[in-house]
Formats: sequence, structure tokens, C-alpha cells
Amino acid sequence: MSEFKRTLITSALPYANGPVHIGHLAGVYVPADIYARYLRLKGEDVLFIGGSDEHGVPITIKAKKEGTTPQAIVDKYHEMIKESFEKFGISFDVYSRTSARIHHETASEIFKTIYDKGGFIEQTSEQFYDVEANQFLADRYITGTCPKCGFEKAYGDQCESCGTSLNATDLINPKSMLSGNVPVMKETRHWFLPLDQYEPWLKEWILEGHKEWKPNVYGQCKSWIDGGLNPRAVTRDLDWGIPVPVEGAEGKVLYVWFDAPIGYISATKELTPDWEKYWKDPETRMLHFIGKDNIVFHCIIFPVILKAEGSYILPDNVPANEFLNLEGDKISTSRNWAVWLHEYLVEFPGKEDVLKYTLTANAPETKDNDFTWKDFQARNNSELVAILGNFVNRVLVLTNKYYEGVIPIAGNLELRDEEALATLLQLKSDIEKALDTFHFREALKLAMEMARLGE
Ligand code: B3M
Ligand code: ZN
Repeated sequence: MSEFKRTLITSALPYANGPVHIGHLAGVYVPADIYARYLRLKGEDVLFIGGSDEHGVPITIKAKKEGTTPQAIVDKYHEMIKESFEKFGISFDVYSRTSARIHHETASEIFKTIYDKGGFIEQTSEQFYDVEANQFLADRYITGTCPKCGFEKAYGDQCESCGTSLNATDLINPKSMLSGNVPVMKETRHWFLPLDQYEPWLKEWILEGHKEWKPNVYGQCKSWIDGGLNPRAVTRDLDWGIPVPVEGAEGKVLYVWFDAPIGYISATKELTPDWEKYWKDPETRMLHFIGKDNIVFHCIIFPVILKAEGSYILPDNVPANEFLNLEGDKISTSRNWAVWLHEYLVEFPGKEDVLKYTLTANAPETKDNDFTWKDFQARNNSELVAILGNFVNRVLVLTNKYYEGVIPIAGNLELRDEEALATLLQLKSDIEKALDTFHFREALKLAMEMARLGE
């Protein structure tokens, strides 16, 4: 890490269309928080960025469902999410939101810069349109069968089953989410980011230059790049979002995946006037903590946006995690199959660390993993209480009993003392190695070895 002077940690911006659950915590916020705390402890210059993603179809769909406005939805869930994170002690330096004025300005500026450089392709194409709803069907407004894996509920911008990033027109048997009807095609004008033009650069930057990325991340990038990239529309016919800041674009907004990652930049601006140091100095190391469904956006699309703009640094690593299941079943908002953080906080007040411990011990680092209440109970009773708790208790009780509560000066060290000290030093260095390479489960296991040593 020596070639870097500071670290910028970003964590995915959750959609403000519902509360956050243990899957979010396990996959993104706990590992990012551990890493931020670790660097701070070492006295390094680090910023930890978070915020709510308040644009896009997920928000407007939720507003429709609840019979209210998108603004009311984001106001409600932004507060709720922010409070959950605070109570869980996720130590963001800033937790912002993409409806903030500074974000609208930042995203518009970046779009404008790329536009002025001729970095977009402007194209009229036929897009899906719902005649009954009188609306174009962007992203999640349309579902259909994924052309890659056959999953029948893929969205217009992504298949959540295989992770493939899609254009709506790729879907087989498309259906409108609004009316259930088969959509018609209607012409509309949009701006496209020519990802295909960046293929040689992406090959060099990721496939040659970042072989150290986690195998799941590198593998996904490789398969997309090898499969060939297509121009990708970065504007939408929607009435919720950041207006496209060029003439002749009335009624169009930026694609949510264009503006959302720029939210990391806006949040940094909100935090400090010194924000450029973190975003434009090559001596800053940028890390994106995300879940696996966001890999393409953070490894390909956002870097291409930054590269096209021209003055920003690129991520040095993207330690994406796999998914956490709950009791053997996929966590699902629509089926209400999740442990919601705001509910956990009421059920188990003061026990935030127990959950964070369990989620780290069982983190979905290399494959999808399962959270079970039985495991939660076992980790609490036989690890936190029996090992860590017992160790702390013994230290306190014995120090009180034999040394009047004051830690004595070290006397003559016996062989087993020397051995214990050597083991501690070894553990410290092993823990650092694990943390440096984003192996948080391993780091936690080693940290517990320290407590075991005192048994
Ligand atoms: N809101 C998707 C998600 O919550 C999206 C992440 C944005 S990160 C810039 O999974
Ligand atoms: Zn698929």
C-alpha cells in the first residue's frame, strides 16, 4: 500500500425504497466499516463514504405501490436507513443522498463535460412503450426472460439471476410492470455511452492490470469484456431523476446508474472542501465495497464514465461480496423474507455487535452463505460469551483478586509467557495480512484466537 497516501472507501448506496436488511450489512457495510476502522486505527488518512440512492425506477415503483410521491418515499426511507446504520455503528464519515442539490449539480456537470467532449453517441431508437400507461418502460418497468440464463423475471437493465447487464430490448417476452401488457415499440432519442470503444482500455486496465481482484469480481469482468460490450443508454424517459442537462432533452432524466455512483463524489464534496484530493490525486487509493449484483456498474460502467470525463482516479480494488441467504432461502423484499435492521434493533436492543460478529464470521466472501438463527445463537453463546466474554472476565476478576485492579509491571517471563507473546505478535501480523486482502472472516477468526490464548 506504500504507493498510496490515502484511501477513499465507498459503500454501495442503498435504494431508498425500503429498509435495509442483514444482507446489506453482511455484504457491504460491515466489511467496509471494518476496513475503515482498521485504517483509522493505523493512523491512515481514510474517508468512508455512504448515502442513499434516491433515483430510478425502484423509487417510482415503490411510490406507486404506496400511493404516494417519489419524494415522500425517499424522505421516509432515507431517514430510516440512515438511522439503522447509525445504530449499528457503521462509521461513515458522511451519509448523503442523491436527491441533494450538490449531487444534482455534480452529476449534471459530469454529464455535460462528457457531452461537450463528444463522449456520447446520440441516437434515436425504438424502446418499449406501454400504451395504456402512456409511458416508456425503462429498467424495472419491464420484465422478461433473460437471453443469457433464461430467468423469467429479468429486468430491463439487468438480470438479477445471472448478473448480466441488459438493454431492455434484449429481453425475451417483455411485459410491462405497469399494466402487465405486452409493450409496443416507440421511437425515442437518447444518449449512449460507447462502452465498446473502451474495450481495449478495459482489457488492459482490468484483465492485465488487476489480476489481484477477487476471483468472483475478476471473473465477472472478464466474461463481460470477452463477451463484447455494447453502447449503453445513460438517459431515460422518466419524470423522476436528474434532468438531462442539454438542450432538446426535455422530459428525460439521467439513468440511475449514471448518477448513483457519482453520488460518492457528491457526498465527498458535501463532507470536505478538500474533496478533489480524494478523487483526483493518483496517490489516493479508491475502493468500492459492493454486492455482486453491482459489479458491472462499478468495474465497467462507472470507470468508463470517470475515464470519459478525464480528471478522476479509478478504483484500485472492488472487493465485492456474494449474497447472504436467510435460513436456506434467498432474501427477498417482495416476499418479506429478510431480517430487517430496524426490527432487529427493537428485538435485540444493545446487541448490534452480536449480529455484526455473526455476519462477519459467516460472511459471503467467496460464495453465497446462509444466516440461520441457530448459528446466531451458537456464535453468541459458544464464541462471544464462552470465549471472548470469559477471557475478559478472567482478566478482570484475576487482576482484581491478585493485583487490586491495577495491571502489574511485567515480572520475570516464563517460557509460556514468551510463547504467548510470540503468538500474539504472529496473530497481529496475520490479522493485518487478512484485513489487507479483504479476508474479514479469517481476520475475525484470528482475532478470536487471541482470546482463546487467554483461556
Ligand atoms: N442502489 C443498487 C442496490 O442497492 C444500487 C447501488 C448503487 S451504488 C452507486 O443494490
Ligand atoms: Zn440471466
